[in-house]
Amino acid sequence: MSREEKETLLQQRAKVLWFTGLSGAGKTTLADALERSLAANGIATIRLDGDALRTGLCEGLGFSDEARTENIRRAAEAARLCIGAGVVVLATFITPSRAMRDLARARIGEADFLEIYVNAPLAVCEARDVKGLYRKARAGGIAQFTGLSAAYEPPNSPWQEIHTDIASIESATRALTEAVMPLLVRP
Ligand code: ADX
Repeated sequence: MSREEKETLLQQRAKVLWFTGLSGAGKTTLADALERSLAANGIATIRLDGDALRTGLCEGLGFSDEARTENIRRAAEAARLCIGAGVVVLATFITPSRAMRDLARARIGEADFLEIYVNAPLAVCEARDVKGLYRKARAGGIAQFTGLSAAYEPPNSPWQEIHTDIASIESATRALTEAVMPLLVRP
């Protein structure tokens, strides 16, 4: 069956919402909330998450530039399969470099790739330190940690940018739902 047929079956258009940002910026929290909001609007979705994929499809990959690129390549291929099934993908990966995001965009296709920059200052992410990783990285326990010993290149012109240190999850979810719903509804 073609993608078009599957989209007709599901009464929606498939897209990939690609959340990029530092560890602790709020990508997962925001994507989980948006997924619930889209479900309430009748949209069928799937979540692809960095931490989750790294225990399965991407198991064994580290955090060198090369390993991250392979991580993103696999994630983008998985996302591509999902949109082929008519499903809306919410993908949450740090995706620290423009080259990695360009790779994902190219694999998925420009028209289907919606980049969301989850922007919180490093100091805020570090203060939150939900997983205790910044503390560990500062103590020398984690090499190539994004934001500290490995670079994060902010997107130049993301489709949407959310400042999670300013906006509440509720208002950010509302804004993203309003922005994306017109793109997911079949005419
Ligand atoms: S990416 O850079 O390849 O896109 P991905 O989103 O899959 O990263 O995984 C990031 C998660 O891995 C972080 O949220 C954190 O829990 C964990 N992690 C472990 N080591 C590192 C590291 N060196 N840099 C960043 N995140 C790390």
